[in-house]
Amino acid sequence: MRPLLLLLAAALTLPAHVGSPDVFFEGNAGPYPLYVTIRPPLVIPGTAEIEIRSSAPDLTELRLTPTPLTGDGAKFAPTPDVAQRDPADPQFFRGTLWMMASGSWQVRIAANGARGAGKLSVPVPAVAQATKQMDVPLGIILAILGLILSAGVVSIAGAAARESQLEPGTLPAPPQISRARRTMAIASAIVIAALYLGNLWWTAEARAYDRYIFKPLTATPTITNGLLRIELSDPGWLTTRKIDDFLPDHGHLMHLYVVSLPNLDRAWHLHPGMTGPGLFEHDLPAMPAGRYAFYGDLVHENGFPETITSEFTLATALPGAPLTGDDSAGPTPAAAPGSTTTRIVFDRDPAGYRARKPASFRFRLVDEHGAPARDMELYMGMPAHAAFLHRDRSVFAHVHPGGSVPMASLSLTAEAKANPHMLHHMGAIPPEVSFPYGFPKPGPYRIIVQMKHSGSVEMAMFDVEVAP
Ligand SMILES: [Cu+2]
Repeated sequence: MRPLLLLLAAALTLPAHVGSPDVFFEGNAGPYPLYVTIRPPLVIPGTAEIEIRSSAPDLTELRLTPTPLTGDGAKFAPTPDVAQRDPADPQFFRGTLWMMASGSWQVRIAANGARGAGKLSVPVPAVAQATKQMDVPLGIILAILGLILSAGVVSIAGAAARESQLEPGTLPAPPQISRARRTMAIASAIVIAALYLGNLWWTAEARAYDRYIFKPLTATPTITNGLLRIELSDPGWLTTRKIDDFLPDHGHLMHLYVVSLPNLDRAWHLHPGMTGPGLFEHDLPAMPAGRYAFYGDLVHENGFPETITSEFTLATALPGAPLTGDDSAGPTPAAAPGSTTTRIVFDRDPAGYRARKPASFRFRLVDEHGAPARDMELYMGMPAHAAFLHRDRSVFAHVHPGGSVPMASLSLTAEAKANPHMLHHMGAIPPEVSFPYGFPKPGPYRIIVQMKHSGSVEMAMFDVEVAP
């Protein structure tokens, strides 16, 4: 009977980042800068909740349309929904959209206002996230009601056999009583058979739905002579997934964050290369003995992002290969708080941070005099990179100043295809950045921030306690 108590809800496994399903994005729809939050549905089909804040007061209307990110579906958009403008806060808009199938989707936003029209598309991976046990008290109430109903069916059948043909006031005789017993036995058998078959049917349905629940690719690490090999395998999800169809994201197929356990006090940002289908390899840099967790970001050909994660242990310290290319490690001594050289400063929101509340995380690089750094460079095409990690490691999100959407997914939107420049940072690189992000749940988090100047990458770590 246990499968009868299965209901769909709650988030357990998620693509694109780990434990952080919501999409946060900052971009321009024509002349209107928007901060977009998309909360994908937990079950498919289901509705995504969309919240958009405009920093332009002259934006009057937003229309929202969901379409697949790639393929023919991307060309034929359904009729758009108009987002509701908050009467008390005219720069805040809300909408809901149906996501009818799992996969790589986008929300197309058409803006209208005093300065004309503009468009923006935000990629969003939509997957069935979990099934969950029914709430116990509700299960008990339904089980009791079910038993009363079953007993009622049997007793009605018995009463019909025993008394339905008697005159009012007459007592049933032994033949009617024994006929009633036979009828009740048959009715019980039918009720039990119906419950049994119903349970089989429900179990089969639950199992069929289970196949749609997102299961990330599994990663098996092995280390030989300092060479890290990560082998991917598909635990079985929808049939369409490949393990060798990855798109480069700021020049790399995989962005791998390695963090030391249990304190997350050292981190490495590495870029393993694909040496075979589903096989990634990288010569590890110098690392002390200990336990490590890693998170590797990948983007499939259709723009669907996912993050693989696992752990490995080094029995002895690795002499390691020197860091090359875009690889980096930290925290860099220079970026430590109180340092008298160049460092990253976190301008915390004095009001603190709350779970599920979109926020802007501001960081700046300052020189030894505390003045804004004047030698900024792009690090892998971005003014900065950040990783948000829950201390219990149930949440990992790799975010850029544009948001939590990987650039490789963004590059598939119609706007990016029409104007590839929107993917590249133009003009002077600011020593000050802001990341749009919202923590999925309360608790202690560590934020790993990286910024580059004069050829060196600074990495700093900051702790945040997130309120419910
Ligand atoms: Cu990055």
